[in-house]
Amino acid sequence: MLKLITYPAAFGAPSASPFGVKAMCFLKMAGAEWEMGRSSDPRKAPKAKLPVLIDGDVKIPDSEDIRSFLEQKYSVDFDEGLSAEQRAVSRAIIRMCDEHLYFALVCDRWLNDANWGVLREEFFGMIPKLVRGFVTNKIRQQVRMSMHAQGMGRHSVAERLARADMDIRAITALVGDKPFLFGEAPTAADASAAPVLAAMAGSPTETLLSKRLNADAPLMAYLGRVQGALYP
Ligand SMILES: N[C@@H](CCC(=O)N[C@@H](CS)C(=O)NCC(=O)O)C(=O)O
Repeated sequence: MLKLITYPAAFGAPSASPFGVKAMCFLKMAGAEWEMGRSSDPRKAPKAKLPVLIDGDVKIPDSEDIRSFLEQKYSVDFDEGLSAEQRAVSRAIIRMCDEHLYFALVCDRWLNDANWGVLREEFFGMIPKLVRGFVTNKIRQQVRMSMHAQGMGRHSVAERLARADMDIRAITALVGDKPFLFGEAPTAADASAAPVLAAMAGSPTETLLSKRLNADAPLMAYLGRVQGALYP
């Protein structure tokens, strides 16, 4: 049976990682039988990141490759019925969520002091208390540096919110009056967008970003529909 290795559930989501949740959605879309393998340590993963899907001796890292693997293995197309133009838009939405919105989420989680206090206990509660502060401050510093290198960490909180807001408005506009991004049925882009947006809305303490999302009734209703259709 397939096994998905990803971070444990956190803050109301089935995994702390939106990429882990995305992979779960893909497994559901494929109709696969699978089991959960929890890990909080990505260091031994093929690309030192989670999620990783395991099929016998084969390890498939990265949600994007997990998607391709599942579509091939189960002969399904997660964008079935989409035109070439819709597929192009889908690709752009996925990139926007994975490579831009996700980093706004990381900054909101890790760089906000109130959030960090909660997150430290939720993610690293298994580290002995005596060394937890030292170890986790080091990890936070690494995240801070990687967000600086990526670029999102160089923006102020207000600038990050403004950037995320533009993406969120693009997603809301694309959903429009439809149940999902491209119509009546969820597709791959919904499986990418909803987990990262839901993680922002489910921030452990209220932030400007989580307030922005939770105040957006149509968007929250959309997230509810994706969760109902695709979450395990
Ligand atoms: N492109 C990867 C991204 C996965 C990813 O960024 N995973 C994060 C958690 S959300 C991770 O494991 N980070 C560990 C690290 O950077 O050390 C995917 O789509 O699966």
